[in-house]
Amino acid sequence: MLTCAFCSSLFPLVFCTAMLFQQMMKFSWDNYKRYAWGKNELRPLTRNGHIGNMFGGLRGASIIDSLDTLYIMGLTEEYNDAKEWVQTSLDLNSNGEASLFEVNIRYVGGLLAAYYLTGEEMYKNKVLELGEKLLPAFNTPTGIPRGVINLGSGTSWSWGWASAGSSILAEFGTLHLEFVHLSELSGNPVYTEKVMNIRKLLNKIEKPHGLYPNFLSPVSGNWVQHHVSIGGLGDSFYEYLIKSYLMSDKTDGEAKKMYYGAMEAIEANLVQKSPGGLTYMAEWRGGILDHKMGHLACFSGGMIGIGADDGAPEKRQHFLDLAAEITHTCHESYTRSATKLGPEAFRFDGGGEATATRLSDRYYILRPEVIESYMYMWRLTHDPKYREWGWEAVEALEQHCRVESGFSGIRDVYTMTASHDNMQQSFFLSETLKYLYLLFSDDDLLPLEDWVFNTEAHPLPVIRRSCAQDEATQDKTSSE
Ligand code: DMJ
Repeated sequence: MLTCAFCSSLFPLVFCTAMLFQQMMKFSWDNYKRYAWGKNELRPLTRNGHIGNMFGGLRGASIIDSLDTLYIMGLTEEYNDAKEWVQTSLDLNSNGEASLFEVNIRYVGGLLAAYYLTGEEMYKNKVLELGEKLLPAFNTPTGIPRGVINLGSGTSWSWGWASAGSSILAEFGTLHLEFVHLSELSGNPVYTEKVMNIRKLLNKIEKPHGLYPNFLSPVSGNWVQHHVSIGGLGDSFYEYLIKSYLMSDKTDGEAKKMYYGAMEAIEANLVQKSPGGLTYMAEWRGGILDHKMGHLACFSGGMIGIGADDGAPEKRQHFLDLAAEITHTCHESYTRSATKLGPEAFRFDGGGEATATRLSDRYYILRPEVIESYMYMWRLTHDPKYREWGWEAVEALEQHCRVESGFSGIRDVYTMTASHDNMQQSFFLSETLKYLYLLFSDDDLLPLEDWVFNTEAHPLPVIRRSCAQDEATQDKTSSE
């Protein structure tokens, strides 16, 4: 029997780890509650709250992102405090400039998951109220939303840093799961129509080598420049293709086709093997490869894993192997650092492999992607190495990121003298700790056949149509 390295108890490892992750969650939550209640994130060194400008005046991002994690971990008192705050203090009448993407994945995703897990109508009412406020972002000549929206006036515009007023693939391509559920819950097809329109445009448009570049004009519907990445700016678009298919109970054939088509292009153009034998995803700039992989791109091990089973029969094992190889490379990016945490980006040129060569890439901000892939790969293979790797990450988080009043990111994973960034990101509560908990739980906790996780790790149920509903839809379609 494996025993817990932390408490040296004789409990089987799963019980011990469950308690440990509850304790980590409770510690993060209690400090947030004590020093930053109602703000978006906790600043654990200065012991105050951070609001930032991503959520357009919405508050409590850490509360919304924590609801489902607290609930599934059985932290009842803490969950009830979170629920009460949503009920009494979540004010959706804000008038600020919000990232459509961030509000969708954290607030819409968090409230939807809370509703589906608990059945509390209050979450449903809140999320439908919020969903309506996001609709004006789609009022563009193509229906491709812009990145920023004023939640009060509905005015929207593109990020100043995005070239030529373009919209970002990973932003407008990461709405599908939540918007389909908004239509399910409201009975209003408008949400599904908006995201299906994005899908149609992307399906139709000419793609360089079959690849999807990161920037698209919401006015002309053309690509703005040819930078392709499975990491930042592109990542969750690919994730939402396969998850849309899985969430539709495997009926969304268009999503399936687009996902496997994208995978083929990615394999042909981006997947590389280093001289040392590590498989990685390079970035593509108009045909020139940049041999760099971001921490964000490490989600792709899990994504390729969950997509393996529905690939062409002769490719299934290949996809599973590829998923394992990518996850192995991401683990290497952790083991090759002094802290055993991975850098924001690592490279495969300039002599090194799976290490950051630039000072500016050495930080770790409590991101989940590597642990996320461990969780999926564990569920798919039950190879114990994924739990061992998860455990290494826990020890590193405890040693380098735990501070007196919460968890903090660090500025340099290659030095043992920690310099903390003073930020407990809300995705640490929604993703990193939840994926760790699931990695050590039984497979019947949120089984992958019944739930898909949005890109912020909020679980959404697979939508199963009853035969009666199917017949009704068919009758309707044939009479049109
Ligand atoms: C999260 O908000 C989501 O996982 C998003 O898809 C990417 N960035 C962070 C975590 O790193």
